[in-house]
Amino acid sequence: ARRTLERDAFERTHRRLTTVLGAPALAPPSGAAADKPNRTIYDAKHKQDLPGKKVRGEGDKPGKDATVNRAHAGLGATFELFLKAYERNSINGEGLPLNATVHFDEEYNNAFWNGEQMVFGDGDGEIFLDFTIPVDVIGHELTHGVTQYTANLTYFGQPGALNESMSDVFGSLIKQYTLGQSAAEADWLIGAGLLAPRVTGTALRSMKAPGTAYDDDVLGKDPQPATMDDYVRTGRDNGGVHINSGIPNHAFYLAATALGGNAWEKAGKVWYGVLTGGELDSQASFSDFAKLTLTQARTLFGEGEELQAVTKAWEQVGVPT
Ligand code: ASN
Ligand code: ZN
Repeated sequence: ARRTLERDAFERTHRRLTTVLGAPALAPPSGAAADKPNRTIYDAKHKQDLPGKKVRGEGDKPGKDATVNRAHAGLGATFELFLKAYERNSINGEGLPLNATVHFDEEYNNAFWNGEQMVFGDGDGEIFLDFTIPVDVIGHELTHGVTQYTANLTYFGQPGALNESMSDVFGSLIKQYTLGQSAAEADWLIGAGLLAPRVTGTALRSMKAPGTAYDDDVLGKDPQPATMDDYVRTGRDNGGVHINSGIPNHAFYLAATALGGNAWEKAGKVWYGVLTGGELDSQASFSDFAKLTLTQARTLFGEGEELQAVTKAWEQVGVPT
């Protein structure tokens, strides 16, 4: 509450001085620093009302609930990658406070970004475990926020699958950055550790080998294609947004592993530049996106191995550039 009062006072003063002097006059009070996240975790206590009861603020020490602590850490890991690798200050680039609700509903088998905050279910323990377990899933959901504030890719068909793919790409990069893994060391899985023991599978999706993440009677077989030859035409899942995302996911994997080193430094910079650069249309097709990655690779790195790796990756998955 003290921070809110301080902030309000700061903003009033700042506005006044800005009006008078025509320029920013003061730095924000401590706690509102541009290089630190401002996280709040809420507990829905198995109900559906959002945000629920506040259980951890930014400066608070870890409590007893491991789910709360994982959500706090995952929000921090996401903030860290976007700041350190891409100089982005939070989801909106302007220090947006990061709010998350855990223990949403009963046996809730999903996690989502609702346009304003993160929401995590505990899973039913039969198919899925707690959705705060994989840091890449936390990163995936928050990246939906980044996409919302930037290219705002329409959540249907190819732009929808690109929207999903952006979340998988940066979700995976958040995990790789957090663990200090190179492209060669990474597992390129999304949601490892999330499947309940009775499900036969490793994760929700594989960027390295789309279509191989699981195969069993509970979940069926992972439906993701790796190339345009296997593109799925369907009306379900918003036109297959979680299905055909396998194709741009695999292209990123191919480009990043061909380049070696840390995936967030080269391939990640190219993809981030396209997502946030202002040229990507909200209705973009895979091919529109792919062409922009070539332009971006050239702009960032010139006519070298980066451009070559990105070009070859799209060729391998059958997306025209
Ligand atoms: N976990 C899902 C996702 O982020 C929920 C959704 O928004 N469809 O894609
Ligand atoms: Zn998603």
